[in-house]
Amino acid sequence: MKIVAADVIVSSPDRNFVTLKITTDEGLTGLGDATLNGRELSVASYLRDHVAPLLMGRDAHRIEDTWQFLYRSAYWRRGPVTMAAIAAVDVALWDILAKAAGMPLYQLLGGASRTGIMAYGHASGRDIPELFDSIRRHLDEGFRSIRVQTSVPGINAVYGVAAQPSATGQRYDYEPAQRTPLPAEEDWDTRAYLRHLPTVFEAVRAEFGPELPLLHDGHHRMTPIQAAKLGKALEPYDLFWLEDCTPAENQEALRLVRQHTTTPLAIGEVFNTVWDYQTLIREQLIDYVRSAVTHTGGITAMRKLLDFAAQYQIKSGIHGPTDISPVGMAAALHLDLAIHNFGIQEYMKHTPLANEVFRQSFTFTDGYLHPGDQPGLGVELDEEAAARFPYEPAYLPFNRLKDGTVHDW
Ligand code: EZ4
Ligand code: CO
Repeated sequence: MKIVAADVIVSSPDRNFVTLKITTDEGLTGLGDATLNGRELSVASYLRDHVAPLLMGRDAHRIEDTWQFLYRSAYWRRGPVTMAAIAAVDVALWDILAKAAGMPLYQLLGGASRTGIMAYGHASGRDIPELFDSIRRHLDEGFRSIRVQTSVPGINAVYGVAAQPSATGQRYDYEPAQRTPLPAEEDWDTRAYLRHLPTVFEAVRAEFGPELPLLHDGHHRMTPIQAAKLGKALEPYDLFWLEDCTPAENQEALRLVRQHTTTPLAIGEVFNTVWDYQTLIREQLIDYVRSAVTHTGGITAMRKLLDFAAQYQIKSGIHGPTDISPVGMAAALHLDLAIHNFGIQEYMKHTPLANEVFRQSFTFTDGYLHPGDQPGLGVELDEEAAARFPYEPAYLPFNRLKDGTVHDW
């Protein structure tokens, strides 16, 4: 079965998505998600200009060989653009292989290791009453695990707070990339955040009781000692995880955090290879791997990364915000269902417009996701609908401290 076409579809139904469609001489097609939030066109070009011509005539069955060929023949290794492009090819080939076999992809990955995939939703509020309403809404929707993000007194705009007005004046609504010609500027004050956040978790625990799994995302904004202090302060509230507490390009920083706190740590949504985790996993400095299937070389590479993590009782927490398209989400769900060391899956619902472009068959019932039993990934792309929503420039915001210094966002 030979590859005869590889088309890149850029579409913006409420937000930008880059999708790769591979077609074989037997008429089978497979989809891969190549979306890199705020840098979409670079991956589209990498695929269109440098990868698609190399795929013509290749045997669609040879997924591992194609992965190694794209990784090693590029010579320049790793990086978000390269690894997102390789991921898109990898996932599209798995989609084709599973369709050829007439099976849902998870069956080819070893079959289901569980009946459903525990998902967490994103609750947020500018103050405690708004946060409580948001948590209740998520519980009503079926979520059984909740990420908690709030505004901080003295800071104008904080990552992850849906109701705060965005740079374009609309609600932020869980989509931090904004359709502005320049990245929006937000502000940050770590000391104010460290003072405020434990009071929020104290209130949430008092209201919702001890059982509900609660998560929080620090979004790379702390130094190691600040992260250690926060982890320690949050221990009484029994978090499921504290995510991205430091910018973990410096893996050794996590040693310091780990020495001071038993709050479980999750890291890695901005990483793209197993090499970014070597120290973190081998020294057991984290508890959950946050990579996206779509940014980390696809199913093939994520499987190897998670198998490595499994030797150290480290579990998956696959990235699943709205900038992962329904194609990328489906890839995550098939892997989640098959692996043994599944932890939790992030899940943010896509907008109705995005669901018009991507027809999905995965389900969400009583807090659990399931990829469904369609052959392949179970997602179809409506190309006519996609063509109605051309690319629109959109950027993630960035932070400045009170004195004007650029800070991690
Ligand atoms: O900010 O995917 O845990 N989830 C996150 C996300 C990221 C976005 C960036 O594109 O941190 O909301
Ligand atoms: Co995150």
